[in-house]
Formats: sequence, C-alpha cells, structure tokens
Amino acid sequence: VTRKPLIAGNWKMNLDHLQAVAFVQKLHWTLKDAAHETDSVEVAVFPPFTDIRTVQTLMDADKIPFALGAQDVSAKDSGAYTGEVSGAFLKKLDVHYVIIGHSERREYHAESDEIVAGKVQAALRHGLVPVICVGETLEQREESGPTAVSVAQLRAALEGVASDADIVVAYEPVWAIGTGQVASPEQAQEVCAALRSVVADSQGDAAAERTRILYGGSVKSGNIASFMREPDVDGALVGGASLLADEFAAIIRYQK
Ligand code: G2H
Repeated sequence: VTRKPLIAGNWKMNLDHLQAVAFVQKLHWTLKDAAHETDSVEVAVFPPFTDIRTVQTLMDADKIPFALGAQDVSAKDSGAYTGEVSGAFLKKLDVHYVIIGHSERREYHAESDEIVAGKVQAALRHGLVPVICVGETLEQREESGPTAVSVAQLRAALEGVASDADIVVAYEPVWAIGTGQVASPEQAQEVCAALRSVVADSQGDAAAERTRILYGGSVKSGNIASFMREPDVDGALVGGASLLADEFAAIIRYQK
C-alpha cells in the first residue's frame, strides 16, 4: 500500500486573515527554497472560517499547492441555524478537508458521538473529506485501556458511511494535546492499528488499506519522524507547531 502522508496544520483560533496571508506565503517560500518535493507529502492548512476566502484566493493566485481545510462544519445544509457554516459553502471555496469531532469541540461545545456522526454525513454529502478526530482522556485510558474510547468513537462516526467514502482519521489522545506530553510512537501505533481495524470492519479491507490515519498531540519537528516510522501512522494533525512557518516546514520535511 502507498498511502500518501498527510501533514495537516490545525490553526485553531489563531491568525486572522491578514496574518494568514503572511503565514501561508512564508510557509510556501520556506518549502520552495528547500526544493521540497511536495509530491511526496500532502500539506493541508486549516484556518479559521474568516480566513478561508482569503487563503483560497492567495493559494489560487500564487499556485500554492496546499490543500485547504476547515475546522468544523454544520450537520445541516442550510436554513435557520444561526452561526452555523454549511458544507456547501465550504465546498464552493475549494475546501477539501474538514476536521470533525476535535476533542476541543467535544469538550467545550458538548459534541456527542451523534453530533459528530451527523457532521460526518454532512461533509460527505457536500463532497468534503472529513478528518474524524478521536481520542481518550488520561482517566479513560486508565479505566478502559488505550484503544476502547477511540474505537467506540470511530465506530459511531462511521455508522452508515459508504465503503467508498473518502475519510481521514486522526488519533489525538486528549492528554497529549497542547500539553507537551507527547504519546510515544508505540502508543500511537497501537491505537492507530486498532482504528484501521474499525475502518476495515465498517467499510471493508480496501478502505482500511487506503485510509490515512494521523497522529495528533504535541507533534513537533523533533518527534515527527518517530511517528512516521510506525506502519499505521500516515501523517500528523499539528496544532501549536503549525503556527510557526519554519517549524511546520521542518515537520513537512521529516525524514523517515
Ligand atoms: C491536537 C493538536 C492539533 P497540538 O489538538 O489538532 O494540537 O499539536 O497543539 O497538541
């Protein structure tokens, strides 16, 4: 199997649309100067909604080969849902990926497995690729082991998803997010392998073989290679370190 690695930068609520322009240009030139072969790794950026139009215009004009992602999507298509953003609108802005079920949304916005599943369906309806986030708290890991919570979350999210649907999964242990307390490559591999089995169960072996499973949680240029060496880790969802152009470029240029 050749799964193209995906390095995804989740900006969270950082960088306004003016800062986004400067950042994307700097990242592009940093990678270009080093003659990086963008063919070997897919790079995606996930700016706040207010930046997306600007970033799309810039990447289009300057032929910047990053994929564009959003950090959330409504489960609804249109209508009286104040503050929500439709997948249809995102698709029109050339958005390719959408993060769904990030632990910060599960925690601060009470997103249940049912809400996450509804958003996955909405993303797929509009031709977006959902980046489905799962992961356990430290308490849950101690109580039910390393894989149970993530496996249950992914099963719920994939309910009713067609076997040919294009999805990405991100394993983000809550205890490793923004804490500097990174999971070991072995811990990441163990859960990512279990998640690949969930995809196989719900969508079949071919889907499991082609689906990219990312690790997320305090990924940096100094630890990315150790994760990428694991057979079931196909990339990274990077938060804090994706906001520094030099550091994010170094992550993208990881060597196995
Ligand atoms: C996990 C990750 C990106 P960070 O949330 O989604 O953030 O790299 O800052 O731990």
